[in-house]
Amino acid sequence: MRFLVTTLAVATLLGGSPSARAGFLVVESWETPAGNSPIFTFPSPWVGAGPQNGYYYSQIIQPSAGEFSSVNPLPAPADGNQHLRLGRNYSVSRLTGAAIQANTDYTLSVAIGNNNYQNFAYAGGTQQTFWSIQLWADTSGLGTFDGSVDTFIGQQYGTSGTATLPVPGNWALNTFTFNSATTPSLVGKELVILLGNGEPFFSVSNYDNVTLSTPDAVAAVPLPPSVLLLAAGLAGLPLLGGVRTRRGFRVP
Ligand SMILES: [Ca+2]
Ligand SMILES: [Ca+2]
Repeated sequence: MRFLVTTLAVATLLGGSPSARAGFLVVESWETPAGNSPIFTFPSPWVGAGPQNGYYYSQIIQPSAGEFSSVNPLPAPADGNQHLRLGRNYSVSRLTGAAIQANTDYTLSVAIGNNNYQNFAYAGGTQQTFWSIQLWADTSGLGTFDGSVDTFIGQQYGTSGTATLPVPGNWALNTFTFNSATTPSLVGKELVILLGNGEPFFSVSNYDNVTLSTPDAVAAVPLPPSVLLLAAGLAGLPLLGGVRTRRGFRVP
């Protein structure tokens, strides 16, 4: 507890906003807007891109009974009763509002689903192995995601040997972590999340429980101003030194 209060107090003294820079930066379970009919308009600031002309439309959907081992709620690591389904050659992306900080880990975590009715063998994998979860940086200076004009950071994807593929009817968590110390030139740029189905012909992919987080989650719990003032008064300079030491541990 002392460590938590200390971290918050120092962040406040330095003018930072703990909730804006730490913990969960993005959380999306696709539960709103809610509806029994497929939803083709993604919640702001998510933006869809690609053709909506395939057999599988890209949409927010409440799957029917039998599509997964349970559908209301969906089995963990999915949650709720809605998820994102992407058809061939379609992606959704969003800016995160998070400027990349120096020497910081950012972890994109997404539950990937394997629909019971759509998992047959196809194109060297199964129909549902063409998903990709990606981080980009908005380096174009336009304040929007502009594809190749911006900077691709990295991804995890279904045909990678390191992916965790769910068995039919279930979901599996997949992650991609970016350590900004590897690319100092991106410090200050805004992170972008992209979820995509890169297969051009006949596939579908399922996403839920999207989070972008930093390891500073301990500082995301707000405390009353009176507690912060008390902590600041008790803390003093030795605690500032403690924060420097803690940050030092994160530098590879
Ligand atoms: Ca959900
Ligand atoms: Ca951009």
